[in-house]
Amino acid sequence: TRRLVLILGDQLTPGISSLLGGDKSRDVILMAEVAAEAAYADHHKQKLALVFAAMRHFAQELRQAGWQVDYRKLTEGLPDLESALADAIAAHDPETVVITEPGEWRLWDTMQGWEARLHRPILIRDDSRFLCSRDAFANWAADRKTLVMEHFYRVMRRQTGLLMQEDQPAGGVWNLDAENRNPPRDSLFLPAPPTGADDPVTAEVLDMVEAQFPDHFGRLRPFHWQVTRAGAEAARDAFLRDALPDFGRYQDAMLADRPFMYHSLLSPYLNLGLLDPLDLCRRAEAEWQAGRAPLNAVEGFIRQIIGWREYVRGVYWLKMPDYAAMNVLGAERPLPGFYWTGETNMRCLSQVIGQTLDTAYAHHIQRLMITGTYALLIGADPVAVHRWYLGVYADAYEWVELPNTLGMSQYADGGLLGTKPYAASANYIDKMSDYCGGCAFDPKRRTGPDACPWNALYWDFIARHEDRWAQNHRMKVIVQSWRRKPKAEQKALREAAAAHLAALQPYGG
Ligand code: FAD
Ligand code: DLZ
Repeated sequence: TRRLVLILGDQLTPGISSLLGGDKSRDVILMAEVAAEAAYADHHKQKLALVFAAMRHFAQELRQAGWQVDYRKLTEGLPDLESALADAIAAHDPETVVITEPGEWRLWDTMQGWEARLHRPILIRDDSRFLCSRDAFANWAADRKTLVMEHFYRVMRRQTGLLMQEDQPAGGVWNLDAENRNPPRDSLFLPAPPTGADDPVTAEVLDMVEAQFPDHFGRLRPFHWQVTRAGAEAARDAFLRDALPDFGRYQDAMLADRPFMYHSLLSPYLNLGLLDPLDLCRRAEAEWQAGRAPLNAVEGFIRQIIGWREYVRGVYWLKMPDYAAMNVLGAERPLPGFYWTGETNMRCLSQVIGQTLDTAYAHHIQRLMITGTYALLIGADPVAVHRWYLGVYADAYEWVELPNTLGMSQYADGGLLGTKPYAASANYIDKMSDYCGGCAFDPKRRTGPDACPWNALYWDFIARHEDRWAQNHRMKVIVQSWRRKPKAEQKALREAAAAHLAALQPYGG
């Protein structure tokens, strides 16, 4: 029987489950660049270029391996994946269609109607690139009152054997995060920034993106990303050699004009399928075993991948589709226009948004504690925040972005992912970055013309939801210190916040 195998743009893995048991002499692989996938978010231009260039290179890789690939370019004008499939069914007359489950609920939901509409049996297989299947996560979650990441992570450590000595964690503790919160120093010697792919396929894609998506978010050039498996592997090896040893202690640190610090920048490649998560973790573990990287760095790195990455995917599939509509804080404000331009005199935000426009990248603490916390404090609509994050980062897919944004960062799920909101005043930013030096505002002042707006916004956020935080054992103390403030100070803080909020302009406003 002839099969048609649909491979999606983020399924660029030779061992993808949809290809298993396939017959190269008979089966046809369909890959399609389609308008709907390019348009469902305001994808950063570099993200579009990365996905299309990586898809085209992967099609070449498959052809070299002997597969017959029907590749549809965007310029053919196919509106969506369903019409691409209908076209390919007409062209190849397969008896069945095989697909690996998509990462996003949106597509999975659409696919449920394909069998009836396309008149072919559609076989949807599990995505074996994850360590924890959707069913396995649901089983883990089934009899628990709370879904604590740390508990899930230990199950994954035991399952993979990573950093395990017999039944015990290497070094005697599971989590070395306490060693991973060093503030930065200006004198840090940072690894060289990454270089982007430069080959004829990528050049053609960059021109196409420039021509077709001029109004999408971000700057296309210089292009920062690798688009082949070999390129991603070279980026991986450079990270393991140059950055991993310092990854841990400076994981939360931020420096102006140093967008990458000691982070790996490997999430786009993991999410596209160019790198395998378990293989990457084993290589990181080997660096520790060889004495080239300390345990706190390697444990921290592995935890992000086998812990957080798998955990947020599990939560996403467990809770969708209702999860996307959660908004327990009733936040409704539009996101300010400077999220699209970087033009604000708050230096932390202009730095992080500016590098996002330039590179389609920001590291975790920048996403969580700068753009994320500010949106939380001003009471931005979580759907607007989610749509922004889904577009602007090269690694953004809803299965990983939504729980991080709506849950971890915006607390819109009421604390399912994190027990307390990631709210912070200017003090945190001043401690963990050098952004406040050279900023128009003073992080130490709470009110007055040169006071950093984060301080009044922080207290206003606490006050707006005072009753809720008073019930939260990790927030109680903060509510008490708000309540102890003299009435005049409370009033001044709330007025300063109100003035700041009133001056915010939405995009295009
Ligand atoms: P490193 O710091 O080098 O970490 C190593 C790897 O760990 C990453 O490549 C990533 O695969 C994984 N990882 C780390 N933290 C997380 C996390 N919280 N959740 C899942 N995986 C994690 N990550 C995405 O891949 N796509 C997204 O769309 C995305 N959106 C986010 C939105 C918000 C508001 C926040 C707070 C975080 C988001 N993250 C997202 C998680 C994290 O910020 C990125 O994975 C990380 O910054 C990617 O850069 P890196 O590869 O240099 O990571
Ligand atoms: C992100 C993306 C983009 C921009 N374009 C395409 C495309 O044209 N064709 C395709 O198959 N996949 C694309 N993707 C990736 C999909 O959006 C991704 O597979 C789903 O969001 C599921 O994770």
